[in-house]
Parts: sequence; C-alpha cells; structure tokens
Amino acid sequence: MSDLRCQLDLLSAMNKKLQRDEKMLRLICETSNSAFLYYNYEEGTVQTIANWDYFFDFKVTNKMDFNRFYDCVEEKYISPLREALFIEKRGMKSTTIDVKMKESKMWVEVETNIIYNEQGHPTDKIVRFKDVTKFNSQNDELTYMAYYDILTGLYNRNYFVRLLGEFVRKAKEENGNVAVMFIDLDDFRKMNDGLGIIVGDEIVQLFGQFLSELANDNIVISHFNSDIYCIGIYNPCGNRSVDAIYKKIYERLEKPFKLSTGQELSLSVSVGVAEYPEAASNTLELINCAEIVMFKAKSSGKGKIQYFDGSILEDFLQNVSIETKLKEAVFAQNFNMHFQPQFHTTDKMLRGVEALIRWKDETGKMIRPDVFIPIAEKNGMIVPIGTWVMEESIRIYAEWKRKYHYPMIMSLNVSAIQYKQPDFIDKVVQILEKYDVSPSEVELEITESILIDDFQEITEKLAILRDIGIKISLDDFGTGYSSLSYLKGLPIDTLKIDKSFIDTVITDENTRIITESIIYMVKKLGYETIAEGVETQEQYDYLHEIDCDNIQGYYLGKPMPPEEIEALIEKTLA
Ligand code: G
Ligand code: G
Ligand code: MN
Repeated sequence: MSDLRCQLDLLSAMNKKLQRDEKMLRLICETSNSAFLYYNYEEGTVQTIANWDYFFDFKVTNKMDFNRFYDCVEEKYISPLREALFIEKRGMKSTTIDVKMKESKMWVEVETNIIYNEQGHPTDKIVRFKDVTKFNSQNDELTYMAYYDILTGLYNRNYFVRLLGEFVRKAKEENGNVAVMFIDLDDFRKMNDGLGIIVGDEIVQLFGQFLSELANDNIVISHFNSDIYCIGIYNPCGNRSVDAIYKKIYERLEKPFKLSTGQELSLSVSVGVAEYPEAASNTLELINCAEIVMFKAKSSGKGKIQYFDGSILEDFLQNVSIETKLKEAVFAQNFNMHFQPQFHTTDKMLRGVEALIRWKDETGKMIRPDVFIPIAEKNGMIVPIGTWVMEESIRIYAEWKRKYHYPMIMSLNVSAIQYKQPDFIDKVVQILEKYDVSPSEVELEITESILIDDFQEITEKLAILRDIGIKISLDDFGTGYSSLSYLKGLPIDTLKIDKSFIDTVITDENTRIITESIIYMVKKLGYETIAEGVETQEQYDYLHEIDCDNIQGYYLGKPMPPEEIEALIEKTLA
C-alpha cells in the first residue's frame, strides 16, 4: 500500500514538474515575439507554437500545408524559402534567411534547425519566424542612400558614375556613344549666402525634381553635389538628343521657380557637354571633360551650353601646368620687374614708370602676365606675388631716387584680391616706410571691373589710400561699363585711356569724338590723363593737340629692365 502511495506521490511530483517546465517553455516562446513550427519526422506530425497568428492566418498541421507559406511571400522569396525550409535534403543543420511578406510587407527572418540521430537521419525540425521589419527598413534606407541623393531623389554621384560606366562599357561593345551633360546652377553661391542654406537646398531640390522628369532608360540623371547635376545619355543621336534636353531645360528656366515661402526665383545654368568616344575614352575622364567645358560656358557669360572642343581642354591643361609652375616660381621668387616710361606730352619729360611683372619659366620661356595673372588671381597667389611686386618696385625706385634725386611716380598694378586683403593698406605703408619713399611718389592702378564687383568696399579703401597721399589711377578706361557720370566722385587722381581708343583714333572719326570728349570732361573733373599704347608720331601729335596730359606707349618707350630706365633718367637730366 505504502509502495503504491509512494509511486503516486512521485508521479504527481513529476507531473507538477512537467507542468511547470511546459509553462516555462510556453512563456518563453510566447514572449519571444516569434512563432515556432515543430515537425517530428518519426510521427510525421506538425505543431505550431507561440505567436503564430501574428505571422500567419492559417494553421499548419501536416507536411503538405508547407505549400501555403509560398503564397504569403513576395515572388522572389519563394524558392529561397523552399530551400530554407527543407535544408535536410542537402544534409544541412541550420540556416537563416529574410523574406518579405506579400501583403503586410513585413520582413520575416526564417531560421530552420534540423536535429539528426546517430545514423545521420533527421529526427526533428524546428523553424522559427521572427519579425525583423524594423531592422530591415533601416537597411532599406541604407540601400536607398547608397544609390540616391536624399535631397533631390536623383541618383547620387557614386551610383551615377557606375551607371555611366555601364553606358560606356555598352558603347564600347556596340560601337555606340555616350554623352554627359555637366550642369551647374549660375550664381548659386550668391543665392545660398543671400537667402540662406535652407532656401539654397530648396532651389537644388526644385531644379532636381524638374530634371528627374527627363529620365528614361537611356537617360540617367544625378545630383552630383551642391549645385551640380550630371546627365548621362546612351547613344544620343549626335547633338540632337543633348539639344533636345537643353531645350527643355531652357524652356523651364524661362519661368521662375516658386519657393515654399511663395517667393519666386529665376534660375540659369551653365552646361558643358562631352561625348564618348570623341572627348574621352573612359567614364571619369568623360565627366572631367564635361566639367572643364562647363567652366568655359560659365566664364563666357553664364546661361550657356558649351560642347566639347579639343582646344578648350588644351587651354585648361596649359593653365594647370602654368599653375603648378607658378607655385614654384612664387616659392623661388622667379620673377623680375620691367618698367614702362610715361612722359609728359608737352615736353616729353619723364613723368614716371608703370611696373610690369615678368616671368620666365625654368626653360627660359616667357609667360605673359595676361596669361598668368588671371590664374594667380583665381588661386590667391596674386597676394604674395603682388606684395613682391610692390616691394621690389619700390626698392628699385628708392635706389633711383638716391642716385638721381629725380622726382617721379612709380605706378603699380593692383588686383581686386589684393585690395580686399584686410592688411593691404598697412602693407603699403610699411613698404613705403621701409624704403623711405613718400606716398605721393606712388600710384596704384585699378581696373574698372574691380570697381563694378566690389564698389563699396574698394572705394572706401581707395579713399583711405588717397588720404595718406597715394595716387590712384583708373586703368584701361573705356573697356568696361563705365559711364562718365559714374566717374564723378570716384576717389581717383588719374585716368588711363585704353589702348583700344588710341589704336583707332587717327582712322576713326567716332573714336576721335569720344576720345576728345573723355579728355575734355575728365580734365574738367580735375583728373590727370594718360594715353596708353601710343605707337606712332601721328597719334602723339593728335594727343598733344587735344591736351592729353601724358603719353605711354611703344612710340616713346617699351617696358624695359631697370638699367634702361636709369639711362632714360640720365638722358632726361642731361
Ligand atoms: O606688358 P604686359 O604684358 O605687361 O601686361 C599685361 C597685363 O598684365 C596688363 O593688364 C597689366 O596690368 C597686367 N600686369 C602686369 N604686371 C602686373 C602686376 O604686377 N600686377 C597685376 N595685378 N597685374 C599686372
Ligand atoms: O592693362 P595695362 O595698362 O596694365 O597693361 C599695359 C600693357 O600694355 C602691357 O602689356 C604693356 O606691355 C602693353 N603696352 C604698353 N604700351 C604699348 C604699345 O604702345 N603697344 C602695345 N601693343 N602694347 C603696349
Ligand atoms: Mn596698367
């Protein structure tokens, strides 16, 4: 009796433990946010456990029901899922894949585990289903970012380069063509600085959205960076396809873009076009060429399209090589100064000299200042070069002064970038003091174009320089936009009439009329006049007759090294 009692107690205890274990396992399953499927090979039975309903609206009770899984997932996951559910056919122990559900769009991780007996036969299969939507959508976003630009929804630069590479590869195989349009918004920096980067972003977005409408199988469009877009076209019909796209862009730009603030804004773009295989033999070079050509479009007045042309590339490469050599020259101070004399018209006495920089590269080749000065202005090297020019010229002038005591004017060309340096005035004063040269012996030349871009800032500085006693002269007068009325009130002392007037003053009646009125009015305003580029006796006589104060030009003296200027001074003094 007590034996039986004992066994019953034991059974009951075991039962309790089993119940507890089962409850524990059930709770673990249910709180795991997963669903499980258990298949027993020996009995051929299927059991579904835990959060089954969260994933599926059907039950699986036998092996045949497995087919129902395939209806739930998107097409491309059907066969991977079949393989994952039956890995025992390939003798595998476990595998995990992600599938996307057709209707709910849920991402489900499916993990299959098989247990084998000692003979290597499968005995149990456990499949776990887990919701990984959150994780995978983040992945979606990463995938998106790998291909697209978030701001515009266009392809990003990296992916564009890949797609363009595909075009080029195809074109190589099929003897086809690929065109790249490199598009840059004009004056974007001004808009961005003036209206703020939020508005700047909106502009980039609006134009990008418009461009995206132009895409098709053979036209890929990207937002390259900041205000730059690139279009790749496979097998364009000559320039026709490019022209057609440009026409659409051009027509769109005739209407303003409406910002979210209600403000309307007109845009223009500069476009460079290069084509494979004409311009370049590989993808990156092709983009480079289109970019270089775009710069040409921009510098020839914006709002333009420029097609590739070998000479543009050549100029560009030459400029790059000049830029490299220029850096070395600045470092080694491989320049020297020439001076062109200026004479009083009435008695041909020396008035002063204009300092003109000269540069011979390491092969001894002369590189003209009108070639390298614009490059130096672009990359900022004009600042050290300009300082050197000023110090060297004034040093030489001080020597002449010490030697001959002949009062003259040293005229220096100064670029806008130099004026804009905060310490420009201090530097000038410092150099004058160092060489003991009086401010009235120095004249700084400015060009009209300088004044147009930064009128306020530069005229303020000019006024200060004049207060110190330095002369200011307006160079190349007549080539820019200047009107005589705008001259009034400019802080200048001297006006240099551009060579282009002098060139035709004898032969062209109109030029004569204009030149005479300029000289008449300028003298009335109280400025001194200098005629530039005087090459003949006839021109000289005429300028003398109309009372131009000073003459500069090959007729009386070319730019020359300092020793020759000394000879001139000696002659003047004799
Ligand atoms: O002789 P010429 O080729 O020197 O000069 C060509 C151009 O280069 C001219 O417009 C002249 O003003 C400019 N230039 C010459 N020397 C200098 C210089 O020292 N500084 C600047 N900014 N321009 C210069
Ligand atoms: O732009 P700016 O005035 O600074 O430039 C002066 C330039 O004009 C220098 O390049 C100088 O060599 C050039 N020049 C000066 N006089 C004459 C001249 O009589 N004829 C020609 N062709 N060039 C001149
Ligand atoms: Mn000059």
